[in-house]
Order: sequence, then C-alpha cells, then structure tokens
Amino acid sequence: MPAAEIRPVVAGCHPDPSVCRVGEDHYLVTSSFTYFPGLPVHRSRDLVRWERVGHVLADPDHVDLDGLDVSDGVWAPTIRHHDGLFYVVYTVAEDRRGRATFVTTAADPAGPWSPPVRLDAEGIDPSLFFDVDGRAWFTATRDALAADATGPAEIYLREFDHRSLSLFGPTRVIWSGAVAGTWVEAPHLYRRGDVYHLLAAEGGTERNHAVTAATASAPTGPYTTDPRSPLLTHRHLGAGASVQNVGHADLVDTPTGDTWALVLGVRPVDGAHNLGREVFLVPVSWEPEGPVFAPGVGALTGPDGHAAGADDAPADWVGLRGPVRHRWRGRDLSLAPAPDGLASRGRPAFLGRRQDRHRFAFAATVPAPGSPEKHAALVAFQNQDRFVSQAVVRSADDVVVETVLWDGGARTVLAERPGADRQRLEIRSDGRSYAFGAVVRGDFEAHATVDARLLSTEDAGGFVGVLLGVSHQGPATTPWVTVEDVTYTGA
Ligand code: 6LW
Repeated sequence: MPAAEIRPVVAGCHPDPSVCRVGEDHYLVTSSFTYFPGLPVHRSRDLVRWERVGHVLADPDHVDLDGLDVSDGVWAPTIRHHDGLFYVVYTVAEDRRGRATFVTTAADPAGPWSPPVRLDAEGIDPSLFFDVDGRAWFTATRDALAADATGPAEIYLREFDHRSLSLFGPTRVIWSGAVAGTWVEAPHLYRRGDVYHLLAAEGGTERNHAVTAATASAPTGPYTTDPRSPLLTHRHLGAGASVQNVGHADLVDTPTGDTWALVLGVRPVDGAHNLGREVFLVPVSWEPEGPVFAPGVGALTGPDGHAAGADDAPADWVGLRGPVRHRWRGRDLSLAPAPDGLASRGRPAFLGRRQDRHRFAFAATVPAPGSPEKHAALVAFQNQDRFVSQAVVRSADDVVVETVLWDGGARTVLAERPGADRQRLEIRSDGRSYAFGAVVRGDFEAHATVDARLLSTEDAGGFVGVLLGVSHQGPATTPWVTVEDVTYTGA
C-alpha cells in the first residue's frame, strides 16, 4: 500500500512554529528572518486550515533588519496568552551585531503589537511559561557556559515579570539535552498535573533533528532526561523519507482536551529542499510516562494537510528587510525603484511570495522598458548571494529576455532571447529543476533550466526557502514599473 502523503498544514518557509489557544481559536507564529513584514500570525479552529491574520512585526520601526544576511533576522518566536494578553518573544540574529531577545504584546494577535522591549537575555529560541501560581518563567538556549556542561548548548531559565516585561532573579542552567554534544535548542515548558515537562530540539535543524524531553517537579528543576528521548525524529527513516528534519515542537491542547504538536519539517526532492522548513501537525497522547508523539503510527502524521497558501493573496507577499513601495491593482503589481539591488543586504525593490509547492508556474506580463537601464524582472530568490532573475531588457535597438544567475557575486547570463514589447514571462518547476522562459501564443518556451538543487537550502546554505517574486531593477531615479496579471498556480 503506498504511504499516504504527509503534507504540511502551513506550506513554504515557516519554520520554528509556536502555538497557543484562546477559546476555540489556535494562534501560530513562525520565523521570518529578513522578510518584511515579519513574524506572520496564523489562526485556525481545527489546526489543519490556517489563515494568516496579521504580522507581529508589521511596523518598520519595530525591527531593524538592514545589513543582515537573508537567513539572519527574526528567529524562533514563542506565542503565549495570559490574562487577556498575547505575548510573543523572539530573537533578532544580527550576525556581526550579535543576538538580541525581544518581547511584545497585543490584545488581538492580528495586531497592533506593542513596540518590542529588549530583554536582558542571551542566546536564541526564547520561550515563556505562565504557571498556575501566577509566576512566569523564561527559557532560552545559549552556548554552553556552565562548568559541567555536556554539550555545545544549554537551556537556562529566569523568572519573567509580565507587568514590566523584564527578567529577574538568577539565571539557572536547567538542562544540556538528552545526548551530550548535540545542539539542544527550542525549549518549551509545560505543566501536566504536578510535573513540569521541558521539550526541546536536538541534533540540529537538519537530518538529525529530533524532539527530546526532560521532567521536573518544579520549573527551576532539577530536570531528569526523559529516557525515551528522542520522542520524535525522522532521522531513522533515512534519506528517502518524504518528510525529514522533523523537530522544534510546540504543544497545544484543543478545547476537547486533545493534545497536538506543531513541528517543523522539510519535503526534500533528491536530498535537497527548496520550500524552506514547513509546519506539520502531529497528534500527541499523554501516557503515564509522558507525551507520546504520533501514537500508534510510528512516524509523523496528522489529518490530511491543507497546504495554506494555495489561495494566493497579495497580502502574503513580503519584501526584504523593510517595507517596499508597491501597489496592487487586482493582479497587476507596480513597484517603485530602490537604491539597493537584490544582491545587496539592503532593501531592494523586490516583492515575493514563498514557494510552497514543488510543482508550480509563476508568471507575469512584463513591459519592455523605454530605456536600457530600467526593467522589471521575475525572480526565483533563495538569498542575496543566490538567485535567478529573468528580465525584459532593451539593448541598443533590440528587446531581449535575459535570464541571469547570481551566484556569490558572479553574474552569469544563462540565456538571451528576442523579446516583445509586452512579454509574458514564466518560471515553472517540477520539483527537480526550474525552467525560466516565455509564454508565446499560449505555449511555454524554456530559455534556461537550472537544477533545483542550486536554489536549495542544502546548496545555498542558510535557513530559508525560495521566494518567487518581482523586482524593479532600475536605478532609484527611474519611474515605477508595472507587471500585469501576476499568477502563481500549482502545475
Ligand atoms: C532557530 C533554531 C535553529 O532559532 O534555527 O538550527 C534557527 N536551529 O531553533 C532559525 O530558524
């Protein structure tokens, strides 16, 4: 019997899921790196169909992403609800500038969110736990500092004052993970009866990723490693598994008392993934010995996934490192020029949407520019050092369609074909390669094809998936460009 397809509940680059419930509604936040607006918030009744309702970082004054590598920026948020208020804690990874932890609150998770407050915290993957006694605890992971540390990382805990939004009291290292020497990260604390359960990720966010656990009778510990760790991993399924790198779990109880985990995972093709780390849903059963993931199944499963993003909406599009001056009119997209290019670490005139399926066709009708230096392009963007763009360019008296690969600062022209004054350009993929071409009298003509691995996270490095987008590649003094009838469909 062929194995049922395991699909994400939120598809495309949405890693490090964190979830909480208020009444009938579940709320999900995920990492957004240098995409702007940042920290998308999704809402769901059934944990399967998720609707994006807003962004925690929608105000450009609330986050500074300028100068950052695409995979730095906003990492691993946690969302919790307490006493009528939502709290989100997250890291801004700023490579040369270090790492900073912030907290922000909102009465409505759709926003507005309060100006973020920086916490006196080290490391990454912050989390909050509101105990029934009114005390609140902050956990995060940092490079191992303790003298008796057994791994490269350790989880520490401090008390959190939710009124002043600050940490106080001693820093306590509570756990170094189940297996010495692997990265312990993504801590979340829960209480079940009198037992405190600490869940974490170990093994790194690649093939060895796993969910591990420890328990204690007080938030401060001492913690005992759950001997069943790892509680969930796909490492043993090998390179051929359709969903891999599973880990970074957060738990939520439904109104009917069922427990589910949201985890990240990837859907590789030939050993590489291009869609980023996506959100998967796993049932959890509480047994006397602790949580059991995917009981009776033995591997990741869940209700038939509904891949969010299937219905494209302009609001799903993101810029890089800050707001992009643009305007949608139906399916037509106008972009203002910007001084920074796509290969820079600035704010290029680029708007894109997450690639959330292996097979797709992304197309737009692009006008021929009036002058040689001004043009619009369709782009398959992995990061500032690795992307393929396809533009209608005026050179001397000709109009040409130029397909260009940017790779680590080197610009390679992959194809140059005669173009028309209004040219329908299309990027399509079957999961194994991307074809860049034009639609002529209804037929797709490929100009250049690149192996999908070139735009994969494995090959390009970093933490993100591919964005499919439109850029204005003219100097800042040129007028806006409009591309018409932007479409993104599953093929
Ligand atoms: C995230 C951390 C991780 O903070 O990747 O490898 C980071 N581990 O859990 C960015 O998604």
